[in-house]
Amino acid sequence: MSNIIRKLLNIVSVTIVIFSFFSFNNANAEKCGSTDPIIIPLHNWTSQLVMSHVVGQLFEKIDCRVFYEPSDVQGVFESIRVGDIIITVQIWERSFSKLYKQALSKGGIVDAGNHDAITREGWWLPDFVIKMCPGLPNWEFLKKCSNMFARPDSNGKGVYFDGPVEWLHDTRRIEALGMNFVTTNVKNVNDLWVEIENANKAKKAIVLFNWSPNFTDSLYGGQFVEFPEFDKKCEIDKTWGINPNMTHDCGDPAGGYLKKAAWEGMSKKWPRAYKLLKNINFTTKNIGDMAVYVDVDQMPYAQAARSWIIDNKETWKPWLLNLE
Ligand code: TMO
Repeated sequence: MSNIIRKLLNIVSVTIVIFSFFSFNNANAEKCGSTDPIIIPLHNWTSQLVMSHVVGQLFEKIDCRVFYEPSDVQGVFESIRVGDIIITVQIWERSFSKLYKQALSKGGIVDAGNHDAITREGWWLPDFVIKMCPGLPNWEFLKKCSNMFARPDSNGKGVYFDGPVEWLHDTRRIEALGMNFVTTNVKNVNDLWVEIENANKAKKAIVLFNWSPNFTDSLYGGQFVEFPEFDKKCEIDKTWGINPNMTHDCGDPAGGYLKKAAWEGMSKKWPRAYKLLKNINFTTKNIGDMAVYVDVDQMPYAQAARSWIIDNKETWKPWLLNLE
């Protein structure tokens, strides 16, 4: 073959590739409703990151484009309301319902339904710690055994490892229940898992903020600390509960919802993706598994999502039916 013919052939094949790429994209756009990407927020805990990629990859299966945007979890509902971000797939009742309700009342954001998974968040003990102090996970025994939870820099007080400060957790409970504990906020969420692993290796007691579903469910067993049962009055009425002078003398609610929501304009702009979002419904096991791919198997988030999709076809295939 002469050089000129080879060059011509190259140009032709490159042109075909470019042409088919664009026409392919146009066909896709028609099916999806818009060529604009559906913007999906990324927060800082594993199951949210993997689930967001799973949902994004399912959107791509129905010919929509997606864009992942790192996002501050406190500001995400406001961004959705104004259409800067299009969906969110993990609204945890305990952490985010206040902000979510405020956004709903202002308008621009719509509820896209609940997952089957029931959520819980709060003070948590792995099984190996529960065995160290008989009576755990009852809080009165945690209080009694506080010295087991001390660290070199805590002046003999027990240490409660809490999430990053930007999660805005209330720490009044320690004082309200007269517990000899101090709070240490981790910098990165992953530090929580490093602390459990270190404690497990050293057979040292640890109590930390955790949630379920999470990868720890299958790796460490574990239970949430049983504080006096949550009551709405506990957070606003000082006289309620065992401490007559302080609010927050109770635990976190035992079960909460996990919701999805979307920008109000989504159903018009990307109608099939909106229906798919409404169909999407993860169980506790689905969500724990998503975190295991990353926090145990060390996969990157997008790859973890691909693995989850390959391993769980029977779960998501029905969600893609009847999108018209
Ligand atoms: C909302 N979170 C799972 C981090 O507690």
